[in-house]
Amino acid sequence: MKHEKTLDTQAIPLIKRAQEQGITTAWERYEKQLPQCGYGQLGICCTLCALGPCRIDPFGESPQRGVCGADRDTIVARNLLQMLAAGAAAHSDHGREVVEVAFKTAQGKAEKYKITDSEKLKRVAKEYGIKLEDKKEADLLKELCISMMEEFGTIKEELQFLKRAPKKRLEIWQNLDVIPRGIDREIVEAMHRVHMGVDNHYTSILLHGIRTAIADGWGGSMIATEMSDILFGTPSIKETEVGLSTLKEDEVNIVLHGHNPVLSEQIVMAAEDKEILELAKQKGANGINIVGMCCTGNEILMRQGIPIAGNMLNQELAIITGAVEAMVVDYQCIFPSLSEIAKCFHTKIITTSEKAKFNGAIHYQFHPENAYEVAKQIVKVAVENFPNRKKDRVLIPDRPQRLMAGFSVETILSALGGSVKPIVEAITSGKIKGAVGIVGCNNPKIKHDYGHITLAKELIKRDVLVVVTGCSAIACAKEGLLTPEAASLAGDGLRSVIEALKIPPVLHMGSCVDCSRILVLLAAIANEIGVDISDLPVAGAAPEWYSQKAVSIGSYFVASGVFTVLGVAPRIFGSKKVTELLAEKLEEVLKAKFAVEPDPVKAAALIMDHINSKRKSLGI
Ligand code: BF8
Repeated sequence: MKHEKTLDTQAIPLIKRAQEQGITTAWERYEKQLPQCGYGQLGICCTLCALGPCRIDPFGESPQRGVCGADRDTIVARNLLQMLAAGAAAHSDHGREVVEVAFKTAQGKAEKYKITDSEKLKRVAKEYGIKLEDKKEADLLKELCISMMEEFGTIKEELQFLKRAPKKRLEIWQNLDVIPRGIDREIVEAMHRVHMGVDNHYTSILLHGIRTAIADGWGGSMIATEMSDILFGTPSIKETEVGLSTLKEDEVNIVLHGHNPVLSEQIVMAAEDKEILELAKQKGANGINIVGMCCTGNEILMRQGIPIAGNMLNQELAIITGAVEAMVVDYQCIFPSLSEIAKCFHTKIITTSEKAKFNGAIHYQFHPENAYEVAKQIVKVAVENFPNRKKDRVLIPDRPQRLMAGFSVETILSALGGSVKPIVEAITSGKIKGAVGIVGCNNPKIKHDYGHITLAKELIKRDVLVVVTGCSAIACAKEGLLTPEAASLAGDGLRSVIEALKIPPVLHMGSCVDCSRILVLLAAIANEIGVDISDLPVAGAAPEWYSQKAVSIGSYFVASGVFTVLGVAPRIFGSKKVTELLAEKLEEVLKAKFAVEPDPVKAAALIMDHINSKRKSLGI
């Protein structure tokens, strides 16, 4: 079954249903925006202050400056920095919330939370220079939380996890003066710099973007990942199912959507509450089916093996199945359209974060202290909504796809016998040519999932190991690439390695904040060989990116020495100088740069050239 908008066969009947019933989805809204504003696409429209909106003539005619006098280079760079800062803020604020929950847990104020990975707690506390002695775990956690909270501010002026980076990388950052001094500080400074009349030099603006992105990848995101592991467990291999068909005809369906695992973990527990299960029975349901969506989905998939219904462009379609009693959201990547679409069905949209409220949704305010109570109330609302489901309007696609996930760095290392040496040997011998992280979103500008799946397939067949996070991981999962059987699509060398380990050729490393796991793995490999990350035959790609967070991720990949290919053009082409800086000159200082290639087959070729040249330089 083929479709022009998506590669996801389970999405097709629902897109058709939406069209037949006059329900507007992201694809139609995108079409209604066409042609999108040319000035905006080039990044030369400035709406930052009330002197404007100003725009620069792309063909060199008048006007060439905004009312304040800013030229195209300043405008493009400022717009990009503002976008990046929003992304870094989103990841890092998420990280802070996990630390806050951990802090309350340590203080005994959040009784339904506990320390799940004590080993990791000790390891990370030690990294932070906290003396273990014979301290109680709760005290250790408290000290660690305080140390991490200090990294958001300005007192400490350094981020501990930067020390995980190879020495050569740290030196590059020091020489370039882009070492972050505090996570919030860099984000606030980014917003300061984009104010009218502050930073007007494009290089200076973009270098601060690099600093802010490092504060995200090696700071806020890494804190989110590590503290989530301590609280909820470090992921280990899990097998489950993916796709809209994970929704069940005879059960109460609850979709958990967004990014932060702090409430969703409690909902997973609440759905096992006997009293609520009894209520579900009374309402005529055979059980309660929890499924994930987007990165909240990835979090509970990686740790609990909860099935995942889909990625970013699947969210509206899940409601259109007519089988969802409640879609519970926290924040980020949640379409404001959901409550409108939900009006056509019985689905309740439930918001839970004070900072992410939606028109037409019911709000249940989550606090760490009352998390389980709120979780129970939410599950109850969903159960009570079950009798409102109209059976004749239910359309659940068939055949969910199996998948294997849970590849944290710890899991990968233990599969390899405790060290990265076997990966290094496989790369050196040429069985594995290199490794590529495919990350990021969906975007209706690219056929849904096509960019991710095509690029992953092109790479594995050329003996490149692929790691995935975020919506990319979900796309590859739907295609069956996260199963050991997908080894048949890999080249002979890669196949021999993964078959021996009984793992898929595409490894799911988690949510988008878990791109920090990719950094940790790369650093471990580079340190093992005694080189910088930029010397490794590795690359990054975001074939269908849309979000501000993806701008930050791409930037910290490049800042960390990873050549990164974008499938959707960033809004920079209005400035030749900014474009040249990002696509060429960055290489001189960071030993890595960006490329833009919408065609994933051509992107794979670009990546292979890069991998082969790195192999040559390493003499392998
Ligand atoms: O943080 S990949 S669409 S869901 S931004 Fe959003 Fe993009 Fe999906 Fe996860 Ni990441």
